[in-house]
Amino acid sequence: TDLPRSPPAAAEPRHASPAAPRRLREKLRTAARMAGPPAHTAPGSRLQVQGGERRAQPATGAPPARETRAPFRFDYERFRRSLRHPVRGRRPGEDPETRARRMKIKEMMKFAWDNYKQYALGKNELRPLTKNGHIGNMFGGLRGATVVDALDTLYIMELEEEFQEAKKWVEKSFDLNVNGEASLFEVNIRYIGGLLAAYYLTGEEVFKSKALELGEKLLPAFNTPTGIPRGVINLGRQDTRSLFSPCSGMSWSWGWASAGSSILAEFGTLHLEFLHLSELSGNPVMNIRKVLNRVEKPQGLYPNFLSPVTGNWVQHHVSIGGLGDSFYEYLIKSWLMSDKKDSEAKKMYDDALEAIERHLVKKSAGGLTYIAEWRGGILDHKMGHLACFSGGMIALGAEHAGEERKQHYVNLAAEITNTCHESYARSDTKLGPEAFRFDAGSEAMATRLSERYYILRPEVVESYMYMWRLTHDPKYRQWGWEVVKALEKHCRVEAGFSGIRDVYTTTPTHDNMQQSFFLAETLKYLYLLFCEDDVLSLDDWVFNTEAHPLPVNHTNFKA
Ligand code: DMJ
Repeated sequence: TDLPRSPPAAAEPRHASPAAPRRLREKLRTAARMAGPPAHTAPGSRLQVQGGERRAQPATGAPPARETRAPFRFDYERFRRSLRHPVRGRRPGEDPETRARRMKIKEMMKFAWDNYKQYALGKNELRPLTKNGHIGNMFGGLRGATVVDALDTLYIMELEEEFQEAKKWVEKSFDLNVNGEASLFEVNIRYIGGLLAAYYLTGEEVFKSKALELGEKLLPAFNTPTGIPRGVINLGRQDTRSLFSPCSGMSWSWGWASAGSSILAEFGTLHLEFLHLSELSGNPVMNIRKVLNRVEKPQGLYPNFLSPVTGNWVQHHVSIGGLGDSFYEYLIKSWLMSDKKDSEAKKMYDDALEAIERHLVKKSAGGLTYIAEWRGGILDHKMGHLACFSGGMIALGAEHAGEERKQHYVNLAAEITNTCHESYARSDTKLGPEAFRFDAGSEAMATRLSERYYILRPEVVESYMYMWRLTHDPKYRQWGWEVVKALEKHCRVEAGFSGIRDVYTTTPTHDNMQQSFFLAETLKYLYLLFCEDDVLSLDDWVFNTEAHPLPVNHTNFKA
């Protein structure tokens, strides 16, 4: 059933924010000192990120920071007043079919949540066939990835009871005192992003304090000669290092990444969340983007692997899909989140997109536009499902491209989104494969057995949502509805939703995983596709790469 409509933003619950924890303030201040003199001094002013030119040193041995400012307090009330639209929209008259479709997606979310809660609460993800939980090895001992990823979707869908269940789990059971190897990227986009979004949407203090506490545990990953973090970090307490946990706070590169390199899409996908940690704690963080801006780029392209020691590229593999994807996304979103003030990010985005278009964008014999991958100058005519976010990204940037370029980018975004839709339409299940190719006579289809699976990924419906908001062409809602029907038919099982192993058979086997991003992203973007534009308006919010909404800085949060 549909819940009562939300009141306008001004009437929604507000909660005062006490001062940020002193320990984090001091640590972030130390990090800021390492990066150079702060660009701000006024208490409570918008924090500026610092240049990453200086060599970052381990914090140990640094003189204690002197408290010279008044205790920082983030003003949540003032932030809420700065929003231009109520977060859950005003819902003017809409047609019954749109509403019914939205309600169907809400029912799917409730089903996904209820089954996770019943069989896997406290584990990271649900195994819907075996009806148990999955922990995985990406989150360094943290639990409840689905809870944290689902919070804002439950809230936006007005699943109030379920939101309270999730909140209660965070309050009572979400333990940050863990010791294990975590992906810095995954913890950042899912946990930090999810907690920040839940805080900004509701003002509930618990989400902010957990985000700040967890953010602090990630800081040691930035202690490299360039400030570019490594991919894996141990989340154990640093003060227990010698006793129980020899690796606590240490970081290292993925074993599979060439020559100890860091991954573009990983270190390039921290900026939005860390700016907000900075905003909420009152302290600046280091801006690793400066290193990337300075280093020479082959043909203007950004390779996927960079040494955190030398700041040089390690290998010339360029991809707008896996390993590269969200780096580009965070450039345009950094600019939008800064209320269009971060012109460095915008220029880097514009230049990167131009190079991508010049070198990677191709048209197939059948007239489909796609983005190939690049290996030292040789093109691989393959597009991953992950790369399908780019239709939405280019749509988002198109509006701000200047009159003469705008239509060009709207067309490019529409063509790429159409190609990704074709990868779905050409399968038997009407769901798309993990990767599809444009070679050996193939068009928008997987040609390898290992690329035929679908794991409930969001990128294609993400692009439908942005294209809908940009153009209001009804075909995007139609395409989104086709995905809903296919998910119901092929991925819904008795106890949740599962990925499938082969999109080219109408009787696919299931992979027994309900990914947390299905609740964070896939269902959220589908729901928003059938909402009015003022629900999580793009005037007020940018979505992190896990679809967690973070607010645009309209006011510099000044009184
Ligand atoms: C999500 O965790 C994020 O969207 C990330 O950027 C890429 N992979 C998954 C979804 O496919």
